[in-house]
Amino acid sequence: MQVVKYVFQPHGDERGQLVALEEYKDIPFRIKRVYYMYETMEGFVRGKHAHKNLQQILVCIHGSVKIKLDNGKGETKVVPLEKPYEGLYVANNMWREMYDFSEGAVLLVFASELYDESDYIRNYDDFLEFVKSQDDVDEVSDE
Ligand code: T46
Repeated sequence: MQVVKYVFQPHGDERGQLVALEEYKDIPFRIKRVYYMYETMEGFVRGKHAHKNLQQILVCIHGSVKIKLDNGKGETKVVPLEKPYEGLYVANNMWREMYDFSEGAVLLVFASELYDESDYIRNYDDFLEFVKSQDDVDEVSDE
């Protein structure tokens, strides 16, 4: 299972650091939405869903967090995010969980689509079905 982590270019000088992100250049899609989460309470797990279409890049701009990705085919990966110049690509068809937020952690997300509740797959069995149906489509188009 491939995990794509971006290392962005910090523009540092004696004043400090600055990271600039542009769509199609640093972020591999058109950015239609940006959101962020902060003051996440200790012990809580966020996410626990996948998406039908949405692509995202997650950047922990302050503190640290762990992201667990599950491809629905028996493979999982835990990716720590702890640097403000690192971004994790999360494809639509990945079940994601965000946990172990450090105190003061801020998780910034660049999203390829506007918010749409009907794009969420919140039931794990439905997610496994979705992954399977995508594989079936791939097999048909390979023939
Ligand atoms: C994802 C992970 C990484 C909105 O109104 N607009 C928005 O753009 C978003 C993202 C959320 N909301 C509302 C919907 C809920 O009432 O904010 C509330 C919390 O959202 P949710 O429980 O979906 O948050 P997370 O942290 O579980 O998941 C979020 C994203 O929703 C999701 O797409 O991939 O972060």
